[in-house]
Amino acid sequence: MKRILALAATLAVLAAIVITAPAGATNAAPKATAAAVTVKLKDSYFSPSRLTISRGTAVRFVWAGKLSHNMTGGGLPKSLARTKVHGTFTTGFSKGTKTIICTIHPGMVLKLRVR
Ligand SMILES: [Cu+2]
Repeated sequence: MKRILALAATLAVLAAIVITAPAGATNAAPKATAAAVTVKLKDSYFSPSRLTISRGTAVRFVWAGKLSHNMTGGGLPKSLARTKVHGTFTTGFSKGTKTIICTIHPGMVLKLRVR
């Protein structure tokens, strides 16, 4: 019984590690330390479409529409150029003005200013 409990505890720890591992672990952007700001990918626009954040603030992107969207630009990892319908991605950004677009939908643009 003890072995089963120990195994269950080990699995729980492993599951927690897998779940909390950042999707953008290879992203070179600085680690975000402040609370996350949410940007939704809707059909077919970013909400909000303009955003100013302080360096160190995380941006949590949420695919919230029914259509497929992708993101490119702003130093985001190339993996986000793949289109998808569901999911989230949280990252920090370096200082500067970024233009993030969805390549599928013309005009689906996020202007992000990091001060
Ligand atoms: Cu799109």
